[in-house]
Amino acid sequence: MQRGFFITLEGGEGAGKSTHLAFVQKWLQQTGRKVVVTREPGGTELGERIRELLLHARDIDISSESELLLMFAARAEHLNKFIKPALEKGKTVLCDRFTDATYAYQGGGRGVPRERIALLETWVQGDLRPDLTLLLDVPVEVGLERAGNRSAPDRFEREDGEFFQRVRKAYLDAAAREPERIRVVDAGQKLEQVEQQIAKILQEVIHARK
Ligand code: T5A
Repeated sequence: MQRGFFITLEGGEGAGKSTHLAFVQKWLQQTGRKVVVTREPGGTELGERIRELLLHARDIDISSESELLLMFAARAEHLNKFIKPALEKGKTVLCDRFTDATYAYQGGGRGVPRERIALLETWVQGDLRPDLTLLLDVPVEVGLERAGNRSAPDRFEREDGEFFQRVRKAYLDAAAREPERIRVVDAGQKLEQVEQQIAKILQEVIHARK
């Protein structure tokens, strides 16, 4: 059986990942695929507990290194218990954030050296990488305003604008390095226009994979 298709959605705060995840899921299901949706950090019982710590711990100071290791601890669990088994069954896995977020937030945002992240990536993932990454790109101010309108800020959302400029730059640099896999979507446009861009990319990529 052919391994399932592994798709990730990435972008800064409030870029519209959760909003467009449902659109992507529906689009893929209409092509007859079995699609499972998940997220990082999270996706397993342990992963969700780590997520809670990383996003909402107010009373402990978490160093950049510990943050990085916790992200990969959650990821190791997620890969072994959820992502790999689903891919092996031929399912399409649609994941809200994955390792590109680590390069963007812990690398770009916090300044952890890329090589250190790459080491963990290889250790935890082997050669498994997403087949397609939709990078929803939006100016930092727009994303933060959208996210802020919706809920109280989490541990990351309390960072300043410069942190998020570095995150955005790290994402765009990654897309420039890997244009085949990481496809940039202008997420500053109206919802329908963002959906049209996503549908066009999915059409192209699915067609090429046949
Ligand atoms: N993290 C994660 C790391 O630091 N390292 C890692 O390795 C990983 C995996 C996770 C946090 O963890 C960090 C990054 C994150 O800070 P999260 O909840 O997954 O947190 O990510 P957030 O970015 O915080 O998620 P948000 O829900 O805030 O953003 P979304 O999902 O991108 O945005 P969404 O879809 O909820 O949209 C926000 C609002 O904007 C509106 C929506 O309706 C919604 O109200 N909207 C639009 N409005 C107008 N026009 C459009 N085109 C719109 N698109 C969305």
